[in-house]
This record gives sequence, C-alpha cells and structure tokens, in this order.
Amino acid sequence: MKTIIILFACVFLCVKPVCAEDGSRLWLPLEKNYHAKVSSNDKNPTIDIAIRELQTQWKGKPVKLALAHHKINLLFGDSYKISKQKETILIQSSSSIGLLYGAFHLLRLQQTGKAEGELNIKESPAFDLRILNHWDNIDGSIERGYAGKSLWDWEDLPETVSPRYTEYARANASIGINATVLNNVNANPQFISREYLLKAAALARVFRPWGIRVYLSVNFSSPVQLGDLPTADPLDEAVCRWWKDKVREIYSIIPDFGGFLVKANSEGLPGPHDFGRTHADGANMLAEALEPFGGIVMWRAFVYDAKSPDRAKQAYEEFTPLDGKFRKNVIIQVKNGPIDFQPREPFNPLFGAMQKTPLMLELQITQEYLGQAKQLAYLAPMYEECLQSDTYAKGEGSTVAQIITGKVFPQTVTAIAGVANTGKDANWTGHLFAQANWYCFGRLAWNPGLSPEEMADEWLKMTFTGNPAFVEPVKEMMLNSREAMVNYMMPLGLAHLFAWEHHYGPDPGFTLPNARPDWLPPYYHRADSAGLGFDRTTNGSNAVSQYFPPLRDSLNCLETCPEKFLLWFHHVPWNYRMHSGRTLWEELCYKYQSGVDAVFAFQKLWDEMKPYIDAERFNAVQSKLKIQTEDAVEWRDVCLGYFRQFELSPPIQARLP
Ligand code: BDP
Repeated sequence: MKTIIILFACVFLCVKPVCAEDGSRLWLPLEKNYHAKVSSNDKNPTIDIAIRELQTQWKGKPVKLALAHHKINLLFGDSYKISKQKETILIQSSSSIGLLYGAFHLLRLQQTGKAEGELNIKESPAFDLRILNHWDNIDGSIERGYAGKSLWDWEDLPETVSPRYTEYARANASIGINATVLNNVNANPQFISREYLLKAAALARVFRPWGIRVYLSVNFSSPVQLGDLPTADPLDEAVCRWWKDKVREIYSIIPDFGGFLVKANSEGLPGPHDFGRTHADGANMLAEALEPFGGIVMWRAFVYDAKSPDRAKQAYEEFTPLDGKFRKNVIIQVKNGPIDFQPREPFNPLFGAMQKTPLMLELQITQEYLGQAKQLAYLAPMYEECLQSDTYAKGEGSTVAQIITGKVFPQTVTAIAGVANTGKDANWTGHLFAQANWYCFGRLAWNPGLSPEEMADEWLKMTFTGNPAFVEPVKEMMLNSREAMVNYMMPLGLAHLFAWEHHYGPDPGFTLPNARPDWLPPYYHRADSAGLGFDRTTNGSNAVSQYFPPLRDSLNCLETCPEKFLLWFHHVPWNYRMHSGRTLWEELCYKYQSGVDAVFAFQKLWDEMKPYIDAERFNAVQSKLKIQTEDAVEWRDVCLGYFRQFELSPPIQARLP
C-alpha cells in the first residue's frame, strides 16, 4: 500500500508540472505574489501598473524604474533600457509606457529562462503605431470572428465596465500593441453617434494607462445617415463642416482619440467615387478635420471591381496615380497580398510603388482563410514572408519591412495593423495556438526582424512549459504548420478555392448564376484542358508589370518564377516539368499529399506531448487536430478530384491514397 501511495505522489509531482488551465491566462505570467522590491522616481497610473506587475511576478534583484524627464541618450517615447547594476536592475525610459514595456520585457526574460547573467538591453519599436483592427459589430457579432462574441459589451457600456477589458489591455501592452480600432471596417455610422462615443470613451479610459489609444472605423456616408445631410461629397462645404464638428465632439469625449480607419468604395461601401471624387479627396477631407487634434486617417487600399479582368491589379491602378496627393496625416492601409488574406499570396505591389505617401501593412490574425479557429496554423512565417519580400523599389534590400518602417522612402508616420482574432471565448482566440498569432503579431510590430522561431520559442515557454522535450518538437510543428496548410489547401500559388461565403472548406468548381465572377473559385484557378493557373504575365493580365525589375522579369518567366507562386502568375500546362522532375499534375498531387501527411504527423506528435502539459489544454488541442486531419483529407480529395477532370492524359495515375 505504501509503495502505491509514494508512486502515485511521484507521478503527480513529476508528470503534471502545470495545473489545469483553460487558456485564459494567455502568455502572461502566473500571479505568484513574489513581493519583489520595486521602486520608481515617479508616479502615475502607468508606472503603478509597472510596479504592480513586477511586485507580484518578478523574482530576483530589486528593480528600479527611472523615468527620465529629459531624453537620456536618445531614448524616445516607447523606448527603454534595462541594465543590471550591482544590487538592482534598472529600467529607464523617457516615458511611463516605456517603463511598462521594460517591465514586461524583464518578466518575459524570467518566463523564458533568460533573466540570469548580463542585462544590457536597449529597445525601440520599429513602428509608431502597432494596431489591432477589430471587425466587431454593434450587435456583438464579429465579422470573420471565430472565438465567440465581441469582447465589447456595447449594451452595458458605458455604465458597466467588464474586467476583461483590463485583461485585454494588459495582454496587448505586454507585447507592445498601442492602438485598437474598436469596430468593423464595414462600419455602422452609429459608432460615431454621441451614444456610442460615450461607450468608446469608457473603453479608452480602461486602455489609457496601458498605453493603448482608441480609433474608430467610420462609414463615409455618415453625414447623410447620421447628420441628415443630402450628400457625403467630400468637396461639399456642409459635409466638411459636419465632419469637423463631429471630430471636435469626438475629442471632447475621448481627448486622446487616435483617428479614423476607412473602408470606402470597396465591397459596396460608400466612398468618394460615388461623387466623382478620388480616394485622396475623401481621405484629405477627414484628415483636415483630424489634423488640429493630432489624429490620423488610415485609408484602406482594399478595393476591387466586379468587372475587373484581374482583381489583383486594381488597388495599384487606383492608388498609384494618387501618390503624393494625400495630406500628411493620412496613411494608406494595404493588405499583405493583392487579393485577400489567402494562405499564400505574393506581396502587394503597392509596397514600394507609392513613394510619396505613407503606407502601412494590414495582416490578418483571425484565420478567415486559414482554417479559422479549428485548424492550427502559426502565422509568423507568413508574416515574415511578406515583411522580408524584396520590392526592389530602390534597388536590392527594399523589403516590405524597410518600406513601411520608413527606411526607404520617408514616412511621417509608420504603422502596422492586424485584424484581431479575439472574442469572448475563455481562451480568447478559439484555438489555443491562435494565441500565438496574436502574440507574434505584437512582437513583430515591435521588431519585424524577429524570427518565427524565436517568437514560437518564447510563446511556448510562456504559455506552456520550458521543458525542451515539449518546446522543441512543438516549435517544429508550429514552424511547419502554415506550409502544411498551404499544401493541403492551395499549393503552388493557387488561391481562393473556397466554398461560397464561409471561406472554410474547399469548392474549387463552385459557380452561381449572376454571382460576381471574382467571388468564384474558377476566376482564380482558370483550370482547363490546357493547364492550370492565372496568366498574369505580359501575355496575360500583365499584373507582373506592377512589380519592379528584376523581380518583375523573374515572375514573368515560367522557369524563374518561384514555384510557390507559379500558378498565381502563370497558366501552366499539365505536363510541364517542375524543378522536382515531376509534371505539374504530379507535383500538385504530391503537394496535397504532403500537406495531409504533415497534419497526421502533427496529430501523432501532439499525442506524445500528453505528459508535459495539463489535460485541459492537451485535450483541447488534440480534438482540434482531429478535425484538422479530417479537413486536410477533404481538401486534398475535393481539389484533386476536381482538377483531375481537366488534366488531359495524366502521365501517371494520380496517387490518391
Ligand atoms: C474580406 C472579408 C470581409 C471583409 C473584407 C475587408 O471576407 O468580411 O469585410 O475582407 O477586409 O477578407 O474589408
């Protein structure tokens, strides 16, 4: 009997290192109450937070927070320094928020086992604005949200302020996010009514000490819908006056309001084109109203026309003629690719092409086209792929990251936005591993040079355990997950093979009478008996010409176009020989199969991770991986089954297992 008890206790202590968790803690440290000694030369709500975070969670030498009233050694704004003195650790910044970021940095070092030894850290963010975009609606639904209802309880605000708002702000501050657009880009005009501004102000009050500013998406026809004006023409005096008065009202309610995000003349939304005006006319009118208060306009370049022969070309065609025509406080918000958040797209050719206008990058964190909250895809490799793409706008090395951080062409403001994946689910993001995408977005917004591996390593250690037996294999799985998904969904540059509307499962052959052709998969894959893929070469739609040489030329040529983008740029014969020696058809079969194989391997690997983490989170991920393998098989079978009909005389039979 004795032996059994001892054995039982041992199993419990050694094999169950972490207590059960539902994921609500995110990557933040467990509240330990270490009573660390923390002092500061100043006091305000932000510094109080930094002190509290350290007091409860820091285990080590006393920490001294030093707010420098004059900028020490060129430490600006959000920047900070951490150094180890003899008996203390010193965090210095010229701003309170810099001290809080420094505190979170120190805690991260502790959580990842790197707090020992020398500390000589100097950090500055690469972007001024590190923003989440929430596509949240007044009724609590979230467009493309997969983690429950909106975090914002509009009905209860401003009177009732949920504690979740503080937790949200804390999580964001811990990774350096400093701005949030509260509502959907498909904006309900009500969001800038007085009633809703008071609600937004209550959120802004919670977020303020965490260094987070509130922004709102606005509907371009608000003067008509909210103000009863007969027009929303941006050159109409009454319209300009209406917006100026509205902006004044906003700042009287939210004094540190950040500005507007605008989706105009896109997917049926109103905009300046309705009045024969340009995007610049529209954006400048709003910018003029915001300018006296220091606000900005983030004007989206996500535009496409039902009649366009190549949707991928349109944003470039509409926006490049306007380069240099925007006011200083306008920044153009550009999605990573020219279509729409597909599992893989080449970078948007607007990056590098607009050289006299600030541009910002819009990434999607919510996995609209990447398995939503059911499938595991770590998106840092996808973000990195875009950020490190060379545009050649000013010779070699003009990467997207260099462009949007203002290093190639000067920018008055720099920013990066991520469409949030948060919701009311206990674990915030639906899939536990989707938390890593929120995390890495914030980390990249601070430093776009961080590697996906570094960030996965941090996130795993902070979220689960530092045990290498868990961290190393799971990190490997994360790093391979996006490529696996590309392979089982749409390899070799295919895009948009989704079933109608829900953007989850496959339906490459879907058509609907009278539907917009650019919302149907055949518009994108162009499969016929001659081959597969969209000809965007100089012989086709000529979208390649929107890229700078020498990239343009290498994309244009079948032999030099990277195979991961082959079918994006070329209509390729079925029997074309790929670099592997396989024909296109064989390669397609091979890619789909390797995607499926990878997911089965993830499932197997995860099963082996059971001893290292709590049962609750282990089971949650395990059951989602089961769904993912079933879905991957479906993707392979449906897509290959469909494409096979076009493939004339296959040199070998498709290897459908
Ligand atoms: C697409 C979404 C749609 C958004 C749109 C946008 O399907 O719901 O409104 O992007 O970014 O990806 O405006």
